[in-house]
Amino acid sequence: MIAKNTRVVVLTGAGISAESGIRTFRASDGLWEEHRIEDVATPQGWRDNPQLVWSFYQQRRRQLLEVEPNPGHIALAELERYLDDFLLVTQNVDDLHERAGSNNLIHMHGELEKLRCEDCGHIEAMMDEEHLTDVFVACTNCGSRLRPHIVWFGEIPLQTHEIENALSQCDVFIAIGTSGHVYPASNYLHKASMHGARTICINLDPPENIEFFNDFFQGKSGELLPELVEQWIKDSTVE
Ligand code: BV8
Ligand code: ZN
Repeated sequence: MIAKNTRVVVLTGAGISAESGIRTFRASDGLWEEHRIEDVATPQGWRDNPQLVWSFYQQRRRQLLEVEPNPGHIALAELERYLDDFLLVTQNVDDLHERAGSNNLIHMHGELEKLRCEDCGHIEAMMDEEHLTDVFVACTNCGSRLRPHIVWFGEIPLQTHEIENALSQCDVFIAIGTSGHVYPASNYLHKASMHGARTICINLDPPENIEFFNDFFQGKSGELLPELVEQWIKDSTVE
């Protein structure tokens, strides 16, 4: 299924971080339950009530200091080290893939660690104690108030050209821990299969677009991924 020279693109969603203790979006205890999406994850919400949005993100930024990568994140970093051509695209805004050792990584929805200036465009990772309170943080470049470096609904995801370019050339596309609910990430499966890629889904429940996958492994990514990666590496080294 996967040899050393197989070109692989992986797309992850909130499900891969669930076993690290980070809540997913659409589970019953999902993040959005306490807040309407429009109030905390849209530019309009930020304009209408910046303090509410800032506190929502500060709470999630502080949580980053308490969580660790799980075996699913670690298995993906091992797969990357083994393969010649690997790209990890994540919808997640946590830093668990980096901390597990992933390198060729695109955060298409932004990163919790980083803050962005709406005036001068300065982007900086700011995770010291004084950057994690409910008080706004000033831009170190121009002094303006910083916003979360997060792609909200209605905003354009990051590095979409780079992602679509990789999808048009990959041999295998693997979607892990995503409900297939949010566009354009939900469309990446079709872009990959349109170019003849084999499509694999690893998920706790069947996602919305399940019928378009060639293979579906149902279960927790923290349990399935280490076994699958070990099997793929073993199978391809005996050939
Ligand atoms: C754009 C940052 C144009 C915020 C996020 C009507 C119809 C269709 C589309 C639209 C529409 N109206 C508007 C749109 C577009 C909109 C959209 O898709 N809306 C949805 C709600 C319908 N999209 C946008 O606005 C995007 N921008 O379209 O711009 C454009 C497009 C292309 C090119 C140029 C321009 C911007 C979307 C970005 C929004 N920001 N995140 C933040 O994080 O605070 S999205 C947010 O949802 C997170 O990033 C999250 O990752 C993402 C998707 O959710 P999932 O990751 O899938 O998480 P979820 O909880 O849904 O599912 C978890 C899954 O894991 C489940 O299936 C579960 O079974 C599984 N699981 C759980 N535990 C485990 C597990 N699996 C394995 N192991 C486990 N242990
Ligand atoms: Zn600035």
